[in-house]
Amino acid sequence: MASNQFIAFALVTIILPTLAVATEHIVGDDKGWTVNFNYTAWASGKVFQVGDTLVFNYQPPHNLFKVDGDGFKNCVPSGEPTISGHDIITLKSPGKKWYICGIGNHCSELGQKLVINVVGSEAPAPTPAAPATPTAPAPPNAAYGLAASCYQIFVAAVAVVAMIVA
Ligand SMILES: *[C@@H]1O[C@H](CO)[C@@H](O)[C@H](O)[C@H]1NC(C)=O
Ligand SMILES: [Cu+2]
Repeated sequence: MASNQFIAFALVTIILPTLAVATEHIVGDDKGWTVNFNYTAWASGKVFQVGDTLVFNYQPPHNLFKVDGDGFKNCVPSGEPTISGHDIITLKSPGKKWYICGIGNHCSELGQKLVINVVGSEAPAPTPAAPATPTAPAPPNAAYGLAASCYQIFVAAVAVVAMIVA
């Protein structure tokens, strides 16, 4: 029945864009988190948005400290490092984020340091797309995104029930 197909089409066009918002960034790509790699060059041209994730892949003895701007500039670790070797970091707020390796001269001389600028997802609004292409302006912030997701899941549930009943 045509109206059911329309509902299914509407669900796909509403829900898929929401699920597709987050991007996973593999830091250093296949080189991972290591020495003698230019993370400034790696990060340039990439867009980091709230809700995206960074994945740091590395072997011991490397580790990962999230630091502030001074810690980055002077290569001074603070707080506790993550050491899993496959650290997945969700970017929760806009602004600059700084990461260094705390081992020896890895940060100070061997380039194992990363700074990124996270943008709120309202910044670069994609051009409005035709319904057939599942791209849509991202929600203005994470809280809105969550609310929107809940709303869309609710709408989907109602529509599925409607289809079963019909
Ligand atoms: C890393 O890359 C950036 C941007 O491409 C460049 O400006 C910088 O000089 C490079 N750093 C090193 C240590 O090569
Ligand atoms: Cu290191």
